[in-house]
Amino acid sequence: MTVAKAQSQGRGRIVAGCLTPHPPHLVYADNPPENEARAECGWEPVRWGYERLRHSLSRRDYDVLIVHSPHWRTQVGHHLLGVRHFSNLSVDPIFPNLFRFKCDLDVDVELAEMIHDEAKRKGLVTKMMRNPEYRVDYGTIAACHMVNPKWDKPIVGISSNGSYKYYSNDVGQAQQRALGQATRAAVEKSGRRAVLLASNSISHRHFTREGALPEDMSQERIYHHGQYLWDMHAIRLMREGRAEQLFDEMPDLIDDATSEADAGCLSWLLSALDYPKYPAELHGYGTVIGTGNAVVEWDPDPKTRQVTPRGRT
Ligand code: 2X7
Ligand code: FE2
Repeated sequence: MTVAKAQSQGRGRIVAGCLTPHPPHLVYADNPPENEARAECGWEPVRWGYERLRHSLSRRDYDVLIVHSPHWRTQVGHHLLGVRHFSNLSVDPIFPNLFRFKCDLDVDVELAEMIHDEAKRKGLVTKMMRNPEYRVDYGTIAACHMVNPKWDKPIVGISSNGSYKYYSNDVGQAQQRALGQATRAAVEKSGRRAVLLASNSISHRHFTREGALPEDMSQERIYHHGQYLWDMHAIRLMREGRAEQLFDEMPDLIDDATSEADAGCLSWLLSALDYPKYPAELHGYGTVIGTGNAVVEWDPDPKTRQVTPRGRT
């Protein structure tokens, strides 16, 4: 649908915002035809979480996935995919044995340009990425694949600006706050029904040696108790509708749990959702090579929101 037609229907909104971690192991263990490597099993608690998320999203219609990925790192500015179609092989540079994925994806360039323009208006440095030979990173592909393995929706890809590391956590947070606001404004103006994906793990201290069989789950566990405590704390804040507190504590989470949230994805998502005071649904949690990975969904619409009541966890 064109922007003009969708705008005329005045329906632009965020249908759901999701935390969708991207370890390539999840795609490997799922054995989709697009991936070369084959697995016996593995990381089911997280993959079951993705099944639940897909089922939940299937209750609502949406036009586009907007994904913010740590593994498209840009040091100068926030970049957006600006090419209509990519068809190539995406290989994980760290785990080429697990992830060699034939990628064939459509990009909603119109919406990407609208986010670009809104972000620029807010004073952020932005750039449309127009290189047709570009290999889309595995953080983008794995998150999108686990959410929509049919690949029947276009995506918008947003890079991870390196400001948390290059300047400071506070600079990173300020930038992602502005980028989230810009994303929300652009979605509303565009008329698109968008699902937002923050493609990062929570705690991120990982193993440094791979076992002989990557999917040998007898080797899979959290690395450090402090990391686990941070994962549980972050999940609790999400489930209790305390997104603003989570945003404010992000610098501590990043420093104490070596968190991949230093890519800004989760902060961008919380800002775009306007810091939900309503509870998120936790679809699944598990470790992948020791990192903490939660699949979480916020549904802004109380009419469709389904949240499992919390017990004592
Ligand atoms: O990129 C990743 C990650 N974030 C977590 C775990 C394993 C591999 O790759
Ligand atoms: Fe990662």
